[in-house]
Amino acid sequence: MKFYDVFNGDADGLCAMHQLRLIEPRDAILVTGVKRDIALLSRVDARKGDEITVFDISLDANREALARVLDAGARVRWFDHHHAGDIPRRPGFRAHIDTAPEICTSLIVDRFLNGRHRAWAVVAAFGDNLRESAWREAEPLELDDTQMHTLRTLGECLNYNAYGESLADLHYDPAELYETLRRYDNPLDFVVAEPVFEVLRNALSDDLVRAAELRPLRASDAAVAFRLPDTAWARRISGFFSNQLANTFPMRAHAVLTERAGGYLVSVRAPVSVAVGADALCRQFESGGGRAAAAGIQLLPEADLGRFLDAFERAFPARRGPAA
Ligand SMILES: [Mn+2]
Repeated sequence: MKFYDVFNGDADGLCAMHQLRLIEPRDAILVTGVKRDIALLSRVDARKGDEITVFDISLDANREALARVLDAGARVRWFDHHHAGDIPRRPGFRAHIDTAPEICTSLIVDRFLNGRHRAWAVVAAFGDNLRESAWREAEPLELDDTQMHTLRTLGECLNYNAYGESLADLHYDPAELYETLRRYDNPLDFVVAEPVFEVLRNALSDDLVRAAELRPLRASDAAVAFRLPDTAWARRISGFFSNQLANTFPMRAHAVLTERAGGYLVSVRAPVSVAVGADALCRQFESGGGRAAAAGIQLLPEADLGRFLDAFERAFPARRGPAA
């Protein structure tokens, strides 16, 4: 019998698994990858009696693999907040899924554990850019502003580390990162004792300096689009850059288009103030999908760039007309 822990390589996936494993330690085979690598369960070759725990990846995106491992006789527990579709009712399968917009997987695990390792859930909520949830959940911990700032920065750094086309783009393989942080009950001890935090914080700030030099591809008072080059630094910073734009300009929608072979990887954020419309826009394109507040297109062909920018501006129209 084997144990598998299957987790999204971002802050939320890492912290969700870490919270559970602090309470239920087990030496499991780790299955993870870059943040956008979500078809993770297909990598598990399960046998009868195996136990698989999944954190922070969509059930719907792994539906066939789930059926296959259950057919093989494995038992599966699933913690997640992404779109799930129909949740199967089968022996050996337990789902802890909540797709409410203010919830992340680490908060689901936190509820499951009655808040036993809340500080890690707060880190993850900041990582998933759920600032209000992070502050609310942190209340009983009575942390001071400096400690809260550290948890927030750690969440942002762990989340930043997961962005890339492949593991080669990342500073740390998420599985290695977990081996380091699993020794710490408290994230505030982790940041002091391990160089990881400083390394990631410096790398994030270097990448951000480069992104700050970019000029928008298209801009109105309601919608701004940026193009990022096909380089490792751009792939790493795209998520943090998008979150930063969204937080700084809550009335605007943002699109970040990262060049890749054949076209662009597109990430769209609806305005934080009215967080709807991103999914409807992206679904107009073949490989598009996501949530109302945040959606994306896996590959926007170069030839569709103009069509996308026009659709983006129509989806989030300018409040005042062009200057006369
Ligand atoms: Mn998440």
